[in-house]
Amino acid sequence: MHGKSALITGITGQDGSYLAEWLLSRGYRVYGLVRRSSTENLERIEHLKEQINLISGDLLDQKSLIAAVETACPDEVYNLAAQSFVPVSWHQPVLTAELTALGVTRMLEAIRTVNDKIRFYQASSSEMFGRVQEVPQTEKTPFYPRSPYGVAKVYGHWITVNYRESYGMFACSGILFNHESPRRGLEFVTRKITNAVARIKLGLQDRLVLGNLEARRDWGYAGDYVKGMWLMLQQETPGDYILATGETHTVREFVKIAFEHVDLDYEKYVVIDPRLFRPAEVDLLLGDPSKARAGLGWQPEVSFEQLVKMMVDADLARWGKKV
Ligand code: NAP
Ligand code: G4F
Repeated sequence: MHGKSALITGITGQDGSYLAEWLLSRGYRVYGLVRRSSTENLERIEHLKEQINLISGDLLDQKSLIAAVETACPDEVYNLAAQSFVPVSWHQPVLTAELTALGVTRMLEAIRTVNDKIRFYQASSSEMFGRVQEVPQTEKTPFYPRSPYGVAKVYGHWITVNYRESYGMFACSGILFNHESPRRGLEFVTRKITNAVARIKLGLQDRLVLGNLEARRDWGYAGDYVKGMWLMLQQETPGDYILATGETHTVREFVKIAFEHVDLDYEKYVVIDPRLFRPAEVDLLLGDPSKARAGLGWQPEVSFEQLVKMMVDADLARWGKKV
């Protein structure tokens, strides 16, 4: 009896790297889809290179997805690949839709073509709630996306639900609220802050330019969230679940804690640039993770403060080694 195998799209991203670690620890054979690049982009999975199998492919290319599923013969597919940075979605709305929306259909079609018994996880997002219709947000809260990215994710969510209902596929949509880590991309606000705090503390930078400090997010730790993704695919029946902490904080609170952690006063270093405000903002996100807690036995383990400090410490260590 061999162990299970899984195919992860987006394995080079933040979540992909944590999910690969988690699945390897459960005895899975792990395959990852990587798109061609002129320079190697495997930093987050460098430490796993000997244990995982990388397959060349692209969410824009149907044939490559079918070939990837044929090669991996997975029991489970985790579709994490996307154009995931919200501001870029206003500059590249068509590419965002091709990847973040239609890419989901291409992956579902690849599964249906090769073996429709493969279980499927779709990385949906709290961005779908946008201008929130109720607080806190549950699996039943209507969507009101506020960015081309959010609109694309709504499509990805519903096509996943539709393939489950149309073809009886085991397809789940995980509606994940913001989750961060030392592996978060540097353009996202949390990592932008912790990276700058470390550099300011070490005398490498003297200010941090930010946009809207009053936006609220429900921030958790990515390492906790990938376990929830896996749990969704281990159930008897497929379904959609919110993963969130049930706490909301402003960007300003994140900034304050990050600077205080290195004994600095943020007000001396933070500069507001109106150009970083978004054409339409998601002002408040607060998720209700009750369904995941009751149905999956999932709950986050890292608190907001622990998360901020973990990220600052990791950036301090990284820059400390360089100076
Ligand atoms: P991320 O770090 O930005 O990773 C995105 C991944 O998608 C990367 O591996 C990237 O590959 C890959 N990708 C992009 N375009 C591709 C293409 N054309 N073909 C194949 N792969 C492609 O994102 P993340 O934070 O790990 O998030 C994972 C997923 O969860 C995304 O779908 C995101 O939208 C969603 N999500 C994230 C959060 C969050 O707070 N992190 C919350 C809700 C939902 P390269 O390395 O080659 O660029
Ligand atoms: O860190 P952010 O860019 O994340 P955002 O837009 O919430 O999106 C992330 O979470 C989603 C889940 O809700 C994912 F689906 C998505 O893929 C991504 O992972 O921005 C957070 C908040 C925003 O309100 C933004 O206006 O921070 C505010 N902000 C203020 N100054 C800034 C900045 N955001 C960025 N990126 N850079 C700034 O300088």
